[in-house]
Amino acid sequence: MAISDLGLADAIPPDFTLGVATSAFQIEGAADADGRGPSGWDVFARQPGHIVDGHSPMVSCDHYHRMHEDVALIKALGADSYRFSLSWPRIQPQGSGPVNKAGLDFYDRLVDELLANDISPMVTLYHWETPLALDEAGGWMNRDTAYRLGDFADIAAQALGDRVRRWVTVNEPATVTVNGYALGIHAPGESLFLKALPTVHHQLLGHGLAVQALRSAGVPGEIGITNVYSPMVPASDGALDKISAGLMDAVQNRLFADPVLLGKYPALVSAANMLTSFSIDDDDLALISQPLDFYGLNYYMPTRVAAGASGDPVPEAMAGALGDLGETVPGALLHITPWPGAETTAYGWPIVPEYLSVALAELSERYPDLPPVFITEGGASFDDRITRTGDPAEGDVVIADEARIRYLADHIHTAIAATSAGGAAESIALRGYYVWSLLDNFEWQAGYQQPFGLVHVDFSSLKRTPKASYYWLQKLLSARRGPTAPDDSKLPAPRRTIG
Ligand code: IFM
Repeated sequence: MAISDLGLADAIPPDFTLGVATSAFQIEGAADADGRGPSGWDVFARQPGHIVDGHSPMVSCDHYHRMHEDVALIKALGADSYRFSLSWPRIQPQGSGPVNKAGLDFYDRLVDELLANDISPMVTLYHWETPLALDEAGGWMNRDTAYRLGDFADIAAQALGDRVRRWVTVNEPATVTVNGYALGIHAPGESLFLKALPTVHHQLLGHGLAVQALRSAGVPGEIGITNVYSPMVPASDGALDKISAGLMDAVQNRLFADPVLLGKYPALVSAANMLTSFSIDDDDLALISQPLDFYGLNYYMPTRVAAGASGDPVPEAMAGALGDLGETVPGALLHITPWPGAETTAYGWPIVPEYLSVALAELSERYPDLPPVFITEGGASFDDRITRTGDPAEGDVVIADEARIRYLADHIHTAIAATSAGGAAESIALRGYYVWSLLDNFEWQAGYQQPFGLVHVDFSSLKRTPKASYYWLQKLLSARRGPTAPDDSKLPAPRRTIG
């Protein structure tokens, strides 16, 4: 597909950041290297039945030992920015107390290497890799974990704050709560269902404390949080389906965005008296809703919601967690249902790019004081086919991932159109889009079965092979008008001490 087919290169505004994203646990491997401590995910992934085909994250892409090669790939791509996360147990093995200098040095070198290649670093402090010691003390059910994240933010600020262009405090707290604590399909594997609600507040408090720590350290970079957002669409005009979609919207979207952007929890949640099982101190919401420099949005798909059970049995763990409620509610309250006529990714996620416009429009309506927005993740897993040409001139291996190119082109185009004059979300200052992901990687409970990368990774040899989508993005990046200035040009000259 030629870029000009979509006029996409011309549509990209100058100074719009196009980047690529990863997270530490999904790519680094080197689980025992240089004093890294264990994480809750290390333990969860080892337990039989948790990860598809028993795949292990312990080596993954081995990015820890191949960082130069991976930065070279980003450089050759021409991306403006690289979003990556810090491995908390690599830097602070126990989640509190002493810092592991060797672990911290890795990120010091990575940031320097990026800047030397004119790639601006966006650093996520917490992308789900909780040190095991903290998980053993209750993880995000324990309010103390929020304070530990605040301390960790200060460690990161002191070490890297002079050079990091943008900070994301927490990535997708909704996924941690739902998958990790309500349903038990992510670490730490708790199936608490509604009783997982304290993890919402504690993660958001951790975000607030991290913002406070970064600001007190005087970092010059911009600070934000990343929430995943999926428009919730009722499966029919029926009242029950509408109520179900509203409930999902409150629980998956508003529960995590309202406290940050409005300083309060959604009325539906408070009215249901769901938040009484833990304390919300008077100052918490003020901390959580501190002004941000940007808001991070991860967008993958809309969700179609119907009332009642899907016909599948309620998982035993969830039924148990429902407790008394389980006896009065026969089966599930609601379920997610396929999107009629939509193509799907390998994960079965519906591909409906126009709903990115809906997501942005909903955000602009709900949050009048929304700061500038970055789409901090967008992308798709496909069952990529590898073809061997036998012709080294063509590149011996060809991965023609046309579906990924279409997904990215349609979504980037939709986001820019929606936030341009006359668009459905024209009041939003959209500042960039990060493709998930640079590399095929460890996709949590799906192991290596869901490749999202622009670059294929052979997990036996660890050889990297750029896919057609990588070359497509490379052409797009060189054909666009911007950027008029390097993405990190607003950073003051590096200074090694922050105070
Ligand atoms: O791989 C994840 C990432 O860690 C968080 N956002 C969604 C991606 C795809 O599932």
